[in-house]
Amino acid sequence: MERQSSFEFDTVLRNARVATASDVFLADIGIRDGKIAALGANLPSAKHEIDVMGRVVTPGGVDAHCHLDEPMEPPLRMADDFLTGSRAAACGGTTTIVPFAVQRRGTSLAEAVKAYHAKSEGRACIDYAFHMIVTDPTEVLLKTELPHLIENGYTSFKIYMTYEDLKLDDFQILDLLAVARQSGAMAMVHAENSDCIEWLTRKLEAVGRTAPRFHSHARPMLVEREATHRAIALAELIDVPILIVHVSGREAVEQIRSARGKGLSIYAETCPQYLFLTADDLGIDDSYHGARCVCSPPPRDRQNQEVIWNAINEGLFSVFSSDHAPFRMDGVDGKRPGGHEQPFRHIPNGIPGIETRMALLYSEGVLAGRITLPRFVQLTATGPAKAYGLHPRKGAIAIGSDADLVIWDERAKTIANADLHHGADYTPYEGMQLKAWPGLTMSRGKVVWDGESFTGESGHGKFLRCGSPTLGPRLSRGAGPGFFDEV
Ligand code: DUC
Ligand code: ZN
Ligand code: ZN
Repeated sequence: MERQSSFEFDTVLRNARVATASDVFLADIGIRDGKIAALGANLPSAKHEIDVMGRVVTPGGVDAHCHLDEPMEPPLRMADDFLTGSRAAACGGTTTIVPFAVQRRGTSLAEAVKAYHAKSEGRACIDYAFHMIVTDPTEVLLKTELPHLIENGYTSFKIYMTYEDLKLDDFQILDLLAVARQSGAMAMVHAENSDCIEWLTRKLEAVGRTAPRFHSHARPMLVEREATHRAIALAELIDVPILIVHVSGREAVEQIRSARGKGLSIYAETCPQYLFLTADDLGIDDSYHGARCVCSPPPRDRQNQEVIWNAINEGLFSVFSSDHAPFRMDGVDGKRPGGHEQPFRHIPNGIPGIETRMALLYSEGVLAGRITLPRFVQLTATGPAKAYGLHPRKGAIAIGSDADLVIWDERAKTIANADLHHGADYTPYEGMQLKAWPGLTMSRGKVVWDGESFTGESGHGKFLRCGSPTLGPRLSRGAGPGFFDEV
């Protein structure tokens, strides 16, 4: 197509301190038609010039684990749909989101995907892809439906080992992992032992221990450790990589580290709640205030936060996601279902975090000297883009990549829910003092956050078909034969 403009670029960011997952270097970034067209010194002038004067520029964030507008049993309702969720993401420096199309038992997965398209079409402010959640792996789903969806750009699905309406047994998980192996998809695993949780919950209920804080007593690290170990064993049996999501502390970390030590391709994700919250945030007494931090797995303690920081530094994690699952504290549709305080069993699980994810890690990770800038980029953008087949279009500052960028403002910022753009009525991080916040977010060359206001629009976001994961080898061991080949 012939260009009308006499300028070579639509926008040039001058004098950027460009951070990628491997390097930090000074360059101008030339943007044309929504893509990065040049990186270099003294690029020719553009229609729009932004002198960033040595400020850090990173790839826009890829939040590869967030829940938006999922079907809920009334009166429950998630506080964010595609518009409010993606708007909040953009204002927090995220330019790609990957939420979940959830299969309801007794219905097809393709129907779930179609329904989710209807919810997102024309509403998202930034680009988005879908993971799927498989809850009913019938013969038809395994043989036809799932492979067909994977071929068509839905290349990842989540497997739950807990939650009554979502969980799968080991036989079903093996079936799904075999499909993942055959079609090169990425299976994400929510690893908690369901029966242990149910048993502990009943014991706690029997003695009246139903306040929010007992949620964490019903889900100790042991239940996560056991399920993580089992998920790894199932993946080893099939010889397929898996990604363990929302790893919360030492016991799961040890399982993953040991599996990787054996050469298995076990990937892992962690989330801000395991670095910045503890079980005390669910309450130190029986007050209902702690309901705001009820999520699963629950946050642990300070020692386990350190374990997660160390595991981040050792490269154990490929992905840092928000696991944004927003519910309101007030009203009838959120953390007080029906308008009443509930025993912890009935408190909807999840916390809002789509807008705070990037700044929390930049401030408390990079600027506090705990992690390097390339590690930050790897965790928040490049790793997730590779894990779910979106790289190098997303998660990279490279020629030909989408011009999804964040210019960082290194200045004091106190987190206040009043300043956030999500639909929830609280943030678990209220009052936390940060040292940075995104000063500008660009999605395909368009400014969607200018440091003060949301400047994007609903409908700008495009659906992305995912390719195969490119984090590592397609087989877990890399060299066969595994058990799978012997049967
Ligand atoms: N845990 C999940 O597994 N999903 C959503 C929210 C949560 O807390
Ligand atoms: Zn989960
Ligand atoms: Zn989740």
